[in-house]
Amino acid sequence: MPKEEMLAMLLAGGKGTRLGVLTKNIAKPAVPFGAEYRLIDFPLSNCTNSGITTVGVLTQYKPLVLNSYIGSGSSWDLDRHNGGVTVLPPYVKEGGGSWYKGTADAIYQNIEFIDIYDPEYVLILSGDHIYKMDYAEMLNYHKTKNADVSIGVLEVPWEETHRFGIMNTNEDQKIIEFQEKPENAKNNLASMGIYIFNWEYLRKYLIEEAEENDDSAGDFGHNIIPKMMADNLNFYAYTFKGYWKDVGTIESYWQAHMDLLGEKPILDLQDRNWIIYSVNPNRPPQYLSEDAEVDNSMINKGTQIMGTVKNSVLFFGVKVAQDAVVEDSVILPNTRIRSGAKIKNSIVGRNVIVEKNSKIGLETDDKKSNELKITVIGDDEVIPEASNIKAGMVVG
Ligand code: ADQ
Ligand code: ADP
Repeated sequence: MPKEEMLAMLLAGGKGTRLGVLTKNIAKPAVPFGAEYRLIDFPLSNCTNSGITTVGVLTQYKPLVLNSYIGSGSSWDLDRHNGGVTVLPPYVKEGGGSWYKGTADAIYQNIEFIDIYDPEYVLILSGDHIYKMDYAEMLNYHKTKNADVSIGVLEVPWEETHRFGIMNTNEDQKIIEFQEKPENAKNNLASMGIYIFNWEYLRKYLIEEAEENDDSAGDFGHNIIPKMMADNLNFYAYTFKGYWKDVGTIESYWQAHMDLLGEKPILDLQDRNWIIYSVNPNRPPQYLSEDAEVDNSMINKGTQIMGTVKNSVLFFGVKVAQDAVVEDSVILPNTRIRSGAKIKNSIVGRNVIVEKNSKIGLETDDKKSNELKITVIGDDEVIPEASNIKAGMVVG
């Protein structure tokens, strides 16, 4: 195999429990996003657009849909004789084998795969982030700083700091302190979970951690990064300026969809300079009846709209019958919304049937709180006629 300067390892094996019913049947990176895509389309397309041609995808939890979706990788121009995309589930090796304990353990168990390409640098990515990023720029930064490790960072709202790795940097962007998901953060500069490591060092630390620490969670944020920091390796923060969202929670997943709407959306998918690719099966054109009323929405092919759709994102195969109203919502593939049904501030899963005159997310029992509560309907559910599913409820 020809030597690669940098290859990417994409972590796609987490359980994604916080997305609840949306990840009941599929791995989080396979969750549909943005009318047309799945979450994993974003990091895979970023790799292609950044000139990275070798990508390992680490799968484990509910991998079937994800594996078949990735296929040969041709959709992202990653079907190659050398490199391309390789799906890497845990496998039994000489001397045993085991599930990936955590993110770093997943990389540890694939050292042989990485060694084939003998890279100088390894880029670690997550399968559940929505963003457009040029990793080549980050690599330039890494080289300029003479870093051992570079971490992609941005500022997050203070109330969300407990979800992230939080750090302090000096005026040269050198990271002087790192804490994984602190309860009381002293700063709001967060890790995006995107790392460039000099492979020689990472390799050494992964082996040490696995061989010397039996109780290790095998996690980058909890184990490997703190250990490297303690050994005074050169850590630098690469500040990302664009849009980025970790869509690991229901609220952030819904919000990221709302960020797609508008004539000048916060997250622009029309950008021809940074195409987000997806597997695109043949689907019939969209049909709008004479009664259809559609405002500020993103609606994919294969949909039939006879009712009203406002500020919403509809995936392929969705049908909105006459007098049905969908507002501020995300409707996943092949869901049917029958006449007179009304849906607001909701995420409705795949293959759901919302029977006539049902209400979803319209009313609340908690009149005092004006906090937005997203209602979620899991895949394959049937919502009986004239049901009233209150705001914030989860069905499935
Ligand atoms: P988390 O978002 O909590 O924190 P984590 O659970 O470590 O991330 O998962 C990261 C990625 O790895 C996800 O795509 C997940 O699917 C995958 N993954 C998890 N466990 C895995 C396993 N055992 N095998 C294979 N893949 C696995 C991380 C960092 C924080 C940072 C946030 C940014 O630890 O410091 O702030 O990402 O989102
Ligand atoms: P969440 O959205 O719940 O944070 P993540 O994708 O971050 O979901 O992963 C949740 C947790 O599940 C992580 O701590 C991860 O290490 C763990 N995990 C990942 N894969 C498995 C598995 N196959 N079996 C058990 N736990 C797993």
